[in-house]
Amino acid sequence: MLRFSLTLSLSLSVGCSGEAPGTHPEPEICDDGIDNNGNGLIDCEDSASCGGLVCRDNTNNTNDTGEPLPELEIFIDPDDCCDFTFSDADCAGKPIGQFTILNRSDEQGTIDVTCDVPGTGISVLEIRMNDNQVLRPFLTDAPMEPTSENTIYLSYDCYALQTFEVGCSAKATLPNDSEELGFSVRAIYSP
Ligand SMILES: [Ca+2]
Repeated sequence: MLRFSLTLSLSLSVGCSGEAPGTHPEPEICDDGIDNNGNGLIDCEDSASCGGLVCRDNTNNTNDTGEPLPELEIFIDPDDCCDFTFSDADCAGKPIGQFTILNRSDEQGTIDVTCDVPGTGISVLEIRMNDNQVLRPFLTDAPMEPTSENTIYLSYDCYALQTFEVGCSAKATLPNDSEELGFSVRAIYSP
């Protein structure tokens, strides 16, 4: 009985992969602000262990606080969206920009995008998401996959042959979190 106990404890202490006795490397968790595996690199600094969306900062935030990136992020590059000039000839389906919604969580969510004329409910845009070619006046409860990068494409639908500005809203929703961003579309009519 004594011999059996000694043999068992010896085999346990040697462990599994030839690591020195007493060390048990933890896998790096990429969003907890802790150096889990003890290699001196925290979260996304440890590029051998962490990458992908959880480490991708689309805000171009130069203020490195070490805080985990948010679960949800709506990123509109002003160079990509949403001011445009149009004429009679090109207003139908004219591409006017795009933006990105990141879901870094492992949960399914939804996306809503509206761009309607205040007080009317009339959409001024046509919207499509990712590879879906169907144009819609609104996105309502569009599925947002876990750990996904979603591109929202906007085009103009000839709502009016005049210069105008309209406020839009993009919202991403998870079971326990949401992020909403307002943005403006400025259309300049140039016949
Ligand atoms: Ca960590």
